[in-house]
Amino acid sequence: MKTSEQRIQIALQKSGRLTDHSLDLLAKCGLKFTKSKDQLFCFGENMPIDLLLVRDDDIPALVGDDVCDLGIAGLNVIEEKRLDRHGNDASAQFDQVFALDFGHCRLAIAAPEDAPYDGPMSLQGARIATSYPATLNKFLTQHEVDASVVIFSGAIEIMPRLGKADFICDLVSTGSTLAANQLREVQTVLESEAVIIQTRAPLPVEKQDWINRLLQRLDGVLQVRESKYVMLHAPRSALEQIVALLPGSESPTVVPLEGAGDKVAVHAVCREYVFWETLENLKSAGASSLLVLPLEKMMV
Ligand code: PRT
Ligand code: ZN
Repeated sequence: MKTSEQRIQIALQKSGRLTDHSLDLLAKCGLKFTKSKDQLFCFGENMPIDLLLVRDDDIPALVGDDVCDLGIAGLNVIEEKRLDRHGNDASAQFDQVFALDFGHCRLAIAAPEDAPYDGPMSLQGARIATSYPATLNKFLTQHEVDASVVIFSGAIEIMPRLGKADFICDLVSTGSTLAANQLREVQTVLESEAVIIQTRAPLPVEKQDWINRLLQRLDGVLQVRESKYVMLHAPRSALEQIVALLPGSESPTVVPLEGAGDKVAVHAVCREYVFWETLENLKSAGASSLLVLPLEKMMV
């Protein structure tokens, strides 16, 4: 086997909304890269993992055709390429490994502000402009709606004003683009976020081991993102109430405090965001010396 075949190739968006988040996530997994002069390739300095920087639309095929072992792209792009043009499930050559909690948006149907909408049947016989025909067709079939899908890849939001479509089906995040074009969101077709996919092609054991290691680190990075380490003192009598108030924590560590009567120290990893209100409630329940610390790495 050639050395290059032993290295893991990950396809990432070259320049766009997902690029910085994807690179940041991999950096948090401990990967260091050197970019090639043409900016299309990043060589992994400290692990056998390289990056191929491409348009996000090319990522599913690169992983599906086994050119890259892994890829990071929006679920919207992955779904669109996985389905055939009629919206039927095609046998994709990749597995979706897990969602990465960034790039959140939704593929949604929008209507002119004054147009009535009363569920998917309102789309019957309508013209819907989209650059996601497969995903839209799947939705229409599921809801037994017969509509005409107008494929368009430019600024779709202008299509109703030009009289070319009755509805549009496009990505929405804040909704400000729709509002600026006198459109209102009426129907979610797909909730999306960035996901990591892996080729289905069997890989040499050593390579798969490195992939598993990387995926475990990614999982660790995602787990600690909102997690905090909470330390506090509490009277033993209030322990049950205090532990119940700690958000998303499992079996906290309880340590007796030297020379402090029935007081104990409680240490816990909270897997959910710790709000000021939570601290106030803990204090009211008898907790003192409250500390909330960020977590950097976690492996379970
Ligand atoms: O060049 P390349 O093909 O790689 O990039 P691209 O232009 O196709 O994609 P890019 O960088 O715009 O988006 C990459 C991915 O980010 C998408 O596939 C989604 O998974 C995700 N994402 C998250 C979004 C948005 N939010 C988003 N708001 N992608 C696009 N938009 C656009 C949307 O198309 C619409 O034009 O933003 C506009 C709406 O935004 P709001 O905030 O006004 O609602
Ligand atoms: Zn694209």
